[in-house]
Amino acid sequence: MKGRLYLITGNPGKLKEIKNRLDGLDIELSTMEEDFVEIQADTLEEVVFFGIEHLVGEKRIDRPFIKDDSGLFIDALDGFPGVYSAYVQQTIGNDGILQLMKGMDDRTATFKTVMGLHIPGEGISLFRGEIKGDITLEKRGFFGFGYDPIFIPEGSERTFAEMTLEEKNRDSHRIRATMKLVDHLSME
Ligand code: ITT
Repeated sequence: MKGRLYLITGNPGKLKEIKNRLDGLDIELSTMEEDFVEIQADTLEEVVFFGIEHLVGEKRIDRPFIKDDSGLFIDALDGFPGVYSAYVQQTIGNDGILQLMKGMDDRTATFKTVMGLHIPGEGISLFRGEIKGDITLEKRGFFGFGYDPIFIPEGSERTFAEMTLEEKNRDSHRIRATMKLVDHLSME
């Protein structure tokens, strides 16, 4: 695929990461601010799929676009905050998560991204990216956004917030999903 692709988001951090990965390809990424209706569901896949269906069906969006829905799934909290990650970040935030996990030895967690692509006439495709890691004991670093200061991806000693954008983009949940999207688009 060549040309313009729209990312539906109000999160500038996501835009920067995805744009950086698409650099050098024939795809121009722009944001489109549309109200994305998020249904109450157990999985990111359902949230993305039904949100895209609503945009196409109700709002009649007829351009190629993507929607990235991500979440942090903490094993010792049975996957919380998971699909509620945006709400939890806005309410109790990283301090609240660290407080909830006080005294817990199992710090393992998975960051997940589901990226939905809609191309008019072709329907919806979903691309998944996941990365395992650990929740820190305290916040570390100032780069990035959201849960970055409390998540150390496996194989690293640093949190995502202690990495520059280029370093985080070498491997992350979002970049794994974006690479699958790029493969798919290059076969178009
Ligand atoms: P949209 O407008 O794109 O929906 P959002 O920030 O609400 O932006 P999500 O629902 O996908 O996005 O994200 C859920 C929460 O997880 C939210 O608080 C994000 O800041 C956070 N998050 C998503 N990706 C992240 C990443 O790569 N690193 C740290 N936090 C992340």
